[in-house]
Amino acid sequence: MKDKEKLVYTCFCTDVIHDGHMHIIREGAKLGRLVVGVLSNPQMVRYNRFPTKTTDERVAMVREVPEVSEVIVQDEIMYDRIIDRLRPDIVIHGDNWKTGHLASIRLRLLESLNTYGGRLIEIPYTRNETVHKIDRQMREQLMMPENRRGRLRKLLGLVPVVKTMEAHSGLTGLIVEKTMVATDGAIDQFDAMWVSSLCDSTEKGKPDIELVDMTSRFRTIDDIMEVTTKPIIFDGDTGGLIEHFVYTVRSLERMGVSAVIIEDKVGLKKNSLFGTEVEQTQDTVEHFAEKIAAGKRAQLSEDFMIIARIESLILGKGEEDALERARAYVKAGADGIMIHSREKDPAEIFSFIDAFRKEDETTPIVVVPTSFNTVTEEEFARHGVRIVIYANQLLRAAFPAMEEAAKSILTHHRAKEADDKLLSIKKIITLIDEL
Ligand code: SPV
Ligand code: MG
Repeated sequence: MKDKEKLVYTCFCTDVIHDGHMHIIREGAKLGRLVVGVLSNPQMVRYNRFPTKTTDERVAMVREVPEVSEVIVQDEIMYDRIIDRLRPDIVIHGDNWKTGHLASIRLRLLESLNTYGGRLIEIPYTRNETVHKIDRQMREQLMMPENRRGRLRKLLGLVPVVKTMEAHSGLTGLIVEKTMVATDGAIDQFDAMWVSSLCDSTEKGKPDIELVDMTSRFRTIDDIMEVTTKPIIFDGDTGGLIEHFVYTVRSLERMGVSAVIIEDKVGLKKNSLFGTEVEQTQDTVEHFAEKIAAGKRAQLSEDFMIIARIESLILGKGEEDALERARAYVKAGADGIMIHSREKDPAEIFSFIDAFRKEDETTPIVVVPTSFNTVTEEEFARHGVRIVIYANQLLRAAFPAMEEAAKSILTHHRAKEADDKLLSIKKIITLIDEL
C-alpha cells in the first residue's frame, strides 16, 4: 500500500526523461508523494553537461509525468538547503554516485538526512542500450556546430565567470571536457576551451609567430570538436590582413567556434609574454577598429563573438592608451575586450579593469592570468571579469612529465623505473570511449 503521508524527493539533472528516470519516478511514487527537483541551468553547467533546454522547459517536461506530484527548482548542487526546506521522509536516487566526484554530494545529503531521521533509498542505475543511446545522441546534439556556436553567449548569461582551459588536441580536449572535481561542497568543471596559438604552435615544434597557418589551426580545432561539446574560443593572433580575417570569421562560424580573439599587433607577431624584450608593433587604433568592424560585417550568425585583445600594457604603452583602445574597439563592434599583462602583480590589470568597468558595465572582459596567477576566479568576478582563460597549463604540465620519462629510460636503459609515473596500459587502452 502506498503511504500517502510520506514525502519522497528526488532531483533530476537532465534534458530528457528516459527509462532510468522513469524507473526512479515509479519507485519513488510507490513510496509516497513524489516531489521532483529540477536542477537549475546555472548548476547543470557545473554538474553535468550544458543543458539544451531552459530550466522552465525542463520543469514543464517533468510536470508532464503523471506519477510526479510536484516539481520544484533545486538551485544548488548540494541538497542541504532543499532538504532543510522540504524535510522529506525519503530521498530516492540511482546508485551511481557512491564513488567519484559525485560521492561528496551523497555524503552531504546523508548528513542532512541524519539530522532528522530522513532516509536515502538508492536503486540500481539503469544502464541499458536505450539509455546509452539517448546519452550519446544528446552529446552529439551538443557537438553540432549550430548548437555549439552560441553556447559561449549562453554561458555568459548563466555563470559569473566562464572558466576556460586550453586544449591543443583531441586528448587535451577530452581532459577539458571531462575533468570534474568536488571541492568546498561544490562540483566544478571547465566551461569552455581556448585554442591557443602558443600551444598549437609549440605542440607542432614551431615558434608562436603566426607561422602555423590557418588550415593547420583549423585542423586542431576539428580534432578537438570531434570528441567534445564545450564551446571553443579561438586565439586568432593578429587576425592577419583585414581581407583575410573576414574569411577566417566565416570559417570559424561554420565550424561552430564560439569566439575569436584578435590582438592589436601588426607585422611579425611574437608571443605577448616576451613583452618589450622583442620587437613588436601595435596596430593603430583606426586600423584595428576597421578589422573588427569588417569581421562583424562578415559574420553571418548572431551568436559568434569577436573579442578585441589590447596589448598596450604588454608593450608598455600604459592604461590610458589601453582605455582609449577599449572604447574604440567596442564602438567598432567588439563583443568583448581582452586585456593582457605579463606582470606577476595584478595591480595594473585590476586598475585597467576597474577604470573600464566604470565607463562600461556590460562588455565582457577577458583575462589570461598566466603571470598574475595568484588571483582567483572569484576575485576576478568581483572586478567584473567574465571570462578567465588558462592559456597554456596543460601543455606546460605535459612537457616536464614527458621529458622526465625520456630521461629515466635513457638513464636506466629500460622503462621499469619510469613506469610508476605513467598511465597504466589498462587505462590507456580504455581511456577513449568507443561509440
Ligand atoms: C596564447 O595562448 O597563445 C596567447 C596568450 O595568446 S599568451 O601566450 O599569454 O600571449
Ligand atoms: Mg596566442
